[in-house]
Amino acid sequence: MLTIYSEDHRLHHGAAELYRGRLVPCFEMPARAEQVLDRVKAAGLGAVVAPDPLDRAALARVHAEDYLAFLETAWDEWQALGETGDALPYAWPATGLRRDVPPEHIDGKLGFYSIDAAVPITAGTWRAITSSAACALTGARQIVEGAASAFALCRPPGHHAGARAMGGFCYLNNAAIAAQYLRDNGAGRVAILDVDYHHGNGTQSIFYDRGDVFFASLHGDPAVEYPFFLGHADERGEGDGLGANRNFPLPWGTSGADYLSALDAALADIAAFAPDMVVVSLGVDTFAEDPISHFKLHGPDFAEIGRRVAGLGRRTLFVMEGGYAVADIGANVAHVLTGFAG
Ligand code: SP5
Ligand code: ZN
Repeated sequence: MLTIYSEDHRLHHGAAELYRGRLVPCFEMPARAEQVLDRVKAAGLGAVVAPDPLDRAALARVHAEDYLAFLETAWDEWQALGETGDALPYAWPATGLRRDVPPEHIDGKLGFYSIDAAVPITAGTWRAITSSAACALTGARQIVEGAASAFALCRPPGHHAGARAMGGFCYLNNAAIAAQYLRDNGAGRVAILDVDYHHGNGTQSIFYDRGDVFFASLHGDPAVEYPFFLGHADERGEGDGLGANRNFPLPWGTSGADYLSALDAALADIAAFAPDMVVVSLGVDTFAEDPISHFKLHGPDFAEIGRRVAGLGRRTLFVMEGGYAVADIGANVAHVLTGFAG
């Protein structure tokens, strides 16, 4: 299995995120991707290649042009204020208190285009996020050209990013961009399986009214867990997408065995959808030792996830999402990928 990786992710290293009334050091850091790269190499999974040059039009198939322009220019606008630290939002347009009009001032734009303050924008953020998306697109190209599988070692992650919003360490929705690329290049039906600990609210929202892209997510129950506002079991899609969205909210403390039972149900739904190709949003923050999560998975559970996904018998693109137990995420990712490869 080919791994697609760019060192550009190092250009994005936020200092702090807002958590419970304090600015705390960012959990989402460059060492994460470096650990994953090391372990994927050590596992002998296959070659590691650089991404193709980015086709910006592929981003615009998922994200609004005004949002892309905001991401591209945010750092310059922030710096023009005389600020030297990371850009973070502080004011948000809640339901009933907004119009759909982006403000002129960067402080207003930061809130307008975000769902939280865990998305610092730094000097290198645009380069890093576009390279991350390029990794996903290059993996998708490999799949279209016939590869059985590929691993897009994306950083920053993407599944909390909506068509027009950043949040939860995510700016561009790499998995959604890849899924749309697959649709645009030969796949009639695509399924996205999101195994990150957190609900893939951005991905769900992007495809919620579409019947050609099935979305299934297993995650901490949003009643008590970030991202809080989407991810409930009764969210089944709307319009043409009715029935093409499936959520499996699971309680804090969920064991490997209970997780794998829910995974089987998600995989049965995906099999019934009969996708041509599959995208896996691969977060390993379900790990028992993850510092921000509350599931209890261990190494062998990750290998079993890979093995069961392979049971779908579909060409599969893995896209890196979360996982914050830095010393262990590489091994856990390698378990999934080697479990899949058999
Ligand atoms: C891609 C991804 O996994 N994003 C996750 C975003 C989670 N944001 C909320 C973080 C809450 C931090 N909790 C700290 C607990 C410290 N004990
Ligand atoms: Zn996560």
